[in-house]
Amino acid sequence: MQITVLAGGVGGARFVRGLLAHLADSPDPAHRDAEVTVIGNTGDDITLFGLRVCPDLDTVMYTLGGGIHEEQGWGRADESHVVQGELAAYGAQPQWFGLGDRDIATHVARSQLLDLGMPLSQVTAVLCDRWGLPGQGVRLLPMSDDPVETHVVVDDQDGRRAVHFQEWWVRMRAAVPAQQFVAVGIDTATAGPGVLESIRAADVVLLPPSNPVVSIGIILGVPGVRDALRGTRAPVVGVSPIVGGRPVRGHADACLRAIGVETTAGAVAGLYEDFLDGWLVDDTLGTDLGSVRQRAGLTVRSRPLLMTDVPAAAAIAGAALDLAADLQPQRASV
Ligand code: FO1
Repeated sequence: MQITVLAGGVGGARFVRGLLAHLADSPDPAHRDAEVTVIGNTGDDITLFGLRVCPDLDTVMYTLGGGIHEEQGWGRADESHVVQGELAAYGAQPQWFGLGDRDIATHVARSQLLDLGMPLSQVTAVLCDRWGLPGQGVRLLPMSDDPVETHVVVDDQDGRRAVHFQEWWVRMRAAVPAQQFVAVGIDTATAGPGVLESIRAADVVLLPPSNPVVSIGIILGVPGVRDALRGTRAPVVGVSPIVGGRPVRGHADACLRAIGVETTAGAVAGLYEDFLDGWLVDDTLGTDLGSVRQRAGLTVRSRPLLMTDVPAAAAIAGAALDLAADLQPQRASV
């Protein structure tokens, strides 16, 4: 069974971890032997101190590999910041992006291979080998081997200017309203090796509760991805990142506001409506089913969506797969 997941950072990584747990426990051998392809967002990527940092790829890799800093959802567990302190002593900038010593080793190893001319997809495979992802039946594919960087247009005391997504997200804590998101390089980016094929050949495509604008939305902007999602025979099932009018985590509301989309489960489903078949919402607060009513061609189910731990994430992933299975006959007949 081929399962393809479009993933951003923390939410995507935790969802995939739950998916793998659900598959491993399944009585169905097709699930136990499933191959999972994660298409990772690279719009968050940034070059710092001469090193290429790929936050969303690293969050998936560390989370599935068991090295993630669980409370943060990014960076390494058991971290130290000696190098960062030394850089600060030299006045090296920026200091607002927390780089731990163990995490820096990832960026050094990645940058060394990239500088040798190795494409990001191959570099990512090398790094993921160390974390045992192939042994879990998981491939992590960058959405593109070409550089794409999300920049954010803001109006602040320095006037209207574009800052790197990470500066907006980390230094500004997304508190300065984003006027526009610009995925620099995306129009000329080529979908990474295996990306379009993994969507076309999938038995199921899943959209975890990642940020619909700056994570999933960026992946959807890679030429060919949206067409592949529209054309795949696989049912496409997503999990709402918005519950009761608020993002489950992160700043998805600030991102949705910036593109003029209301912060509801239904409005986010509308961003995917040209390819989405199924949508999981959490109607605990009684507001989410209403926000998604009358979306033609969309099958909606409600269940708790807080990924408080691996079993909770596994149950959500299982519900998404169940919904996909119930949709399969319809989709196959299309
Ligand atoms: N997020 C923060 O809020 N503060 C940080 O200092 C920070 C450092 C950091 C370092 C490496 C890395 O892979 C991720 C890091 N993140 C940090 C998360 C990063 O901003 C992600 O892009 C977002 O979490 C969105 O996925």
